[in-house]
Amino acid sequence: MSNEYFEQRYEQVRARHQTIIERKNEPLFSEHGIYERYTHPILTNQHIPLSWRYDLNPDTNPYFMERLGVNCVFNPGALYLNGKFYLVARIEGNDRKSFFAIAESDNGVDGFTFWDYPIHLPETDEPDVNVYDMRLVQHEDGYIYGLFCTERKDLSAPPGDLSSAIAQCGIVRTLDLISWERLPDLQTRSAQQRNVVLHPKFIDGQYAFYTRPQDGFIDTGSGGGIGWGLSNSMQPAIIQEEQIIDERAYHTIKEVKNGQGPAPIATAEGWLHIAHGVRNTAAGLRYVLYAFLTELERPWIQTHCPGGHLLAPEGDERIGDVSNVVFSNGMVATEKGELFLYYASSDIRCHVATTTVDKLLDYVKHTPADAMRSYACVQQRADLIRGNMSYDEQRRK
Ligand code: M1P
Repeated sequence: MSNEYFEQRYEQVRARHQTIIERKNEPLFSEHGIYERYTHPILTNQHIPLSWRYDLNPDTNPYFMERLGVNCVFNPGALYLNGKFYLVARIEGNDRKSFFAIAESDNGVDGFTFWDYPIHLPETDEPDVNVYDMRLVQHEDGYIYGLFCTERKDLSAPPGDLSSAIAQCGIVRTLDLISWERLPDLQTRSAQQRNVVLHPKFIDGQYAFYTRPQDGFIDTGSGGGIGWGLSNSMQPAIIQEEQIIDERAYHTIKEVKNGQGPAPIATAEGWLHIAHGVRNTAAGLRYVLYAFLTELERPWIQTHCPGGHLLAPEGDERIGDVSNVVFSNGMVATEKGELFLYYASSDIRCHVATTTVDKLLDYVKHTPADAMRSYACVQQRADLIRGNMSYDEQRRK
């Protein structure tokens, strides 16, 4: 095989990659007016640097073939630091193992480029088999924490069962996003934990966590709901008691399970939360995002919870490795009150939706709560219509 073949393919692949990473993102018209989606995903497997996937030496890779493919890039944690937007994305290799890598952008909606290397996440004495879905939190203790799901094989599973796993919350911290210190995994009384999020402030002098206790790896069993617990240390973090602060409920968007998304954002009116809710359908699970507000001083007490979803899979977002899923574990608010909601669709690609803190507060405070029964939902809608009719009458007078 001549070098010419290698050079030609290299140039083709390089040019395509350049087009993808330089692609501008434009906001799309928003009919609901709550946030804007964008024309393109912000990160996909096509954004991954070529040096992570190909052997770039024609002597050892004469056909210029991918040696270590990347299947997907999704569920990014997010941080806004010194005017830059950082995402810690979940990269899944073709071998199904996930790892983390940082991509940065100046404007938060396009131009995300990966740093030279993925994060070399330290292990504990009990190595993780898979790690994913990091929530980045700048804590008032001075550290940036990354809480993520660590998954290991369930050694008590019967022989032949190679799917049962145990999910727990792994913890790392950093001061610069470059060196990461691994802390012991979070300890709780629950058999499994996923979607654990550190609250950015001390509460009663303790570290505070949103949790998601569950009995099984996939099924929440008797568990589920968004939990809340305190620990007086991070070395190790131990939660003795968890209380459920946002329960699952029959015939809602969070009937099967739910989980806190990113760390909540402080506003003058309370903490703004994004979470995911899951229900079952004949076509499998459907994941959507919803929002709620908690008290400023007591961030475990809900004050407002709009009914239904804030963001559900739409168009191409519906299709992927796990279809009909949107999932968010990253959100940032800038000093100007702009809000960037990072989410992934169908477990393969990352997107951004933008709004403002004021708009999202308005949404959370003024969208009616779930009325829980069809009859009551019609009453709710009739109230809206009646209000509009009388407003219209007054205007015409
Ligand atoms: O496949 C959808 C999502 O499933 C899990 O979320 P949850 O724990 O709420 O079921 C996570 O594995 C997440 O990464 C994934 O996007």
